[in-house]
Amino acid sequence: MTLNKDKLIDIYYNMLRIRRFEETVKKKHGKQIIGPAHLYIGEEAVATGVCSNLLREDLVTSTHRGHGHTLAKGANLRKAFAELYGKETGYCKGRGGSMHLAAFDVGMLGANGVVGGGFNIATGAALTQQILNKKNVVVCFFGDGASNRGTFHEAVNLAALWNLPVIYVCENNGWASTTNSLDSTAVVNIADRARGYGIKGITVDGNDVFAVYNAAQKLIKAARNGDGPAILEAKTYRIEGHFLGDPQKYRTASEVEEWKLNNDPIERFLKAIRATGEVSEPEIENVKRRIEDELEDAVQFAERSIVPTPEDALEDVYAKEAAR
Ligand SMILES: Cc1ncc(C[n+]2csc(CCOP(=O)(O)OP(=O)(O)O)c2C)c(N)n1
Repeated sequence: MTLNKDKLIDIYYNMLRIRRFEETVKKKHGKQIIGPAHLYIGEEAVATGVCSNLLREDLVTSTHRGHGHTLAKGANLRKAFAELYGKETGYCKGRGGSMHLAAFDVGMLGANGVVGGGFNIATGAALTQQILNKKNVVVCFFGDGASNRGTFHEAVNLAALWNLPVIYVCENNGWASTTNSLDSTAVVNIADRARGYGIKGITVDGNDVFAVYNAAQKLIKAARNGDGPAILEAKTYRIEGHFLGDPQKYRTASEVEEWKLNNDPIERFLKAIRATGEVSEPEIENVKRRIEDELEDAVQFAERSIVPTPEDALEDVYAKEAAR
């Protein structure tokens, strides 16, 4: 399937925007940004390839590694940075930080500190769409480690039984924290587990944004048309440590280097579009410049925003009773 030039530029913009956002987070972490942060560098083709097929009204649930999902769904960079800075102008008024980033205005229902915490939220959201007769689709991003939790099996079973419009997207990056997936997971392809629930399962190269885009398009279209849930597994790799500050004793530097040098999803995308000449060099440079401008503006916005007061911590804990 061929994509038109605007779509190619859009895909490049989204992947690079995530990468540059996170490189900036890495630079600021421990200074202006505090609290745990799990980077998505190396996995950008997954969120981008999937979310490029979604409408604004569609919904996604995320993981502890949520920056990529949030930005690919179209989140505002200013509000995202301000959230990580713990500022009042952030998406969650600075109360969530990296691991609880949510952007309801673009249908991002939240990152989650609980591994596997998104399965039932996504499945419930899909049930809501069905009950309300809406055409929206829900995407549930999760890791290979999370696929071994009971919540995965409970959620997929019900979604299959009720024919819900939800796509479970497994980001199989080969590691769950310090554990290699071969030491914890009984199947090589997690999408094969779809067969146990009578639904479709597809495994793709998650560092090939075209492969992710095409598979996601097929499954999302089917779910929107009432054909029910599916599992899409994207094989990818986490270039950074599990969290910022991870000593990474469980893997070799050469393993990381190999992925970085030969399988970077953004470099692979650039190589592909340069080979066909579909996007010109000035157009590529223009995307880079746009992102740098957007980043600079967002960082400045976060830096000059105010910090919530200790009393503010009690705000928004309970829903306020609507005026009668
Ligand atoms: C219920 C639960 N168990 C354990 C943890 C600790 N923990 C945080 S991230 C992680 C690994 C998750 O691996 P995976 O689902 O593959 O996602 P990845 O980090 O590779 O993106 C673990 C075990 C947790 N946060 N929640």
